[in-house]
Amino acid sequence: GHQQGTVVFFTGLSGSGKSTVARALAAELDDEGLGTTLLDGDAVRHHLSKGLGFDRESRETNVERIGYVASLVAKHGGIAVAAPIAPFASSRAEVRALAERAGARFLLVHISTPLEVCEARDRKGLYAKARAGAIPDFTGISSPYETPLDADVAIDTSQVEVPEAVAIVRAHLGLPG
Ligand code: GGZ
Repeated sequence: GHQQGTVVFFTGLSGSGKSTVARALAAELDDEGLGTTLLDGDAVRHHLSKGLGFDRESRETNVERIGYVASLVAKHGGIAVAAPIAPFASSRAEVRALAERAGARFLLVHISTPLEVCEARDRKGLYAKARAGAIPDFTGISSPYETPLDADVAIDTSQVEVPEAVAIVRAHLGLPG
């Protein structure tokens, strides 16, 4: 067969920096010839999960779809990098189980940047809108984020710059920096 596949699954709040770290990691790994598939949050919501909202059931469906595709990628020796908010522990556990059933290695990376920091950054103005009641079910404001108790690594991007965050994940994958 081929090399063992890997699923690197980022979870964290909106504005935590998870997409930035995930993109940088995926680009590096792909440049190194390690066939890497990025399941980018925006692209997933636009294609795979088009039409889904942000109620609990929709989020569970979204995250399970990502996990399924990631497990298919990893089943054939690839590296899948995904970065949804994935606020529910049960969905994250399901993704881990799917990956492991596919014979893949699974790494859960919690981008643990505090809510206060994400909200202060408010890069897209979504927190302000959520506080004003204009976005219902907004994670951290009016919808829960269940902090992972089973993360393989936690990285706070208010303490660690992007290149160092990438290096930390690489080290957990056993890849030289
Ligand atoms: C959270 C929302 C919401 C609500 C729109 N709650 O910072 P962003 O904009 O670019 O990333 C967020 C993204 C979250 O989608 P995910 O597919 O990652 O979520 S989940 O894993 O829970 O399914 C945010 C935007 O969508 N967004 N409405 N109500 N984030």
